[in-house]
Amino acid sequence: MAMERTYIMIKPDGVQRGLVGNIVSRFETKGYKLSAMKTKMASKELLDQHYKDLVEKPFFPKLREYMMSGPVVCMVWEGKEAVTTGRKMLGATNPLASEPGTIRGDFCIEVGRNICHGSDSVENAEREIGLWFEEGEVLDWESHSKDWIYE
Ligand code: YYY
Ligand code: MG
Repeated sequence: MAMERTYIMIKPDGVQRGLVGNIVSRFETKGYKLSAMKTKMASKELLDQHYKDLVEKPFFPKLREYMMSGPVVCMVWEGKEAVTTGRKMLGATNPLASEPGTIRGDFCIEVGRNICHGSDSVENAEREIGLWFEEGEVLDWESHSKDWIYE
């Protein structure tokens, strides 16, 4: 079975609004395995790398300012199809287009305050994990629930 890792980040609005526990709980109760988690103040340089494909966009200066406005929660979740399923759990980029039941669909309204990030491909997930986490911070451990989650 192909296990994937995805980089999920709760943005400063999600932290300020007290949504960390709810978001963590959704990934945990889904059955994904928490491989790493920490709070962090994002730097300009880190955000330029993280959003390297967006730095020329007109909205980027505001996005970067928002992402530096308070702590973020950085996480690595692991499991079967964690990248695509993680994106589905987040909902559409524009929260007004996100289905109810998704994180963005349930908790936010504007694209510039969409409370969470999720990697969009396995390749980008590995790149983002390498950017946000140091060597040794991402753990490889065996969940005692694994045989109850996977056939
Ligand atoms: O991957 P995802 O976060 O769903 O969207 P991206 O297209 O990668 O954009 C990253 C981030 O940029 C988005 O979550 C909000 C912000 N953004 C914005 O503020 N205004 C836009 N028109 C598009 C994106
Ligand atoms: Mg993206």
